[in-house]
Amino acid sequence: MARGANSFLMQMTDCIFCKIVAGEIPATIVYRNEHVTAFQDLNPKAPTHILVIPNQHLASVNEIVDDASALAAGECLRAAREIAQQNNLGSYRIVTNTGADAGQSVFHLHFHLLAGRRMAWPPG
Ligand code: DGP
Repeated sequence: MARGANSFLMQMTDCIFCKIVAGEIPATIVYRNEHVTAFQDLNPKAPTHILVIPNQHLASVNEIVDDASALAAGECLRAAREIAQQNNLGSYRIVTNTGADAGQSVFHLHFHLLAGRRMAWPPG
């Protein structure tokens, strides 16, 4: 099956973040435009923990393969920067886990925007 068709089917079925984009399950949405939705993480790992996701279903960074997906990913970073600015976040971290061994548990591309505490490096 072509990647696009697979992504479409996923969007239509069981992707929890697609359901948040569609308004089918609740989330505390903090930012939204035609490309991007951002909402509070359910299990925050920092005083500010916002997830920035493309409205288009992409499973992970591995699906940034063409102009449309690159635009969607870039718009997520632009939105993260705007959210950081609107919330006066001086320092912040943007993380995207790709694959289960890297810690990805939801297979809809998302960028964690974390701030409000001192961050350690390297991450665990
Ligand atoms: P990751 O492990 O990198 O795939 O991050 C997934 C994040 O998504 C994790 O921090 C928890 C969050 N999360 C999972 N399900 C929900 C949900 O239904 N609502 C919200 N707001 N966040 C969720």
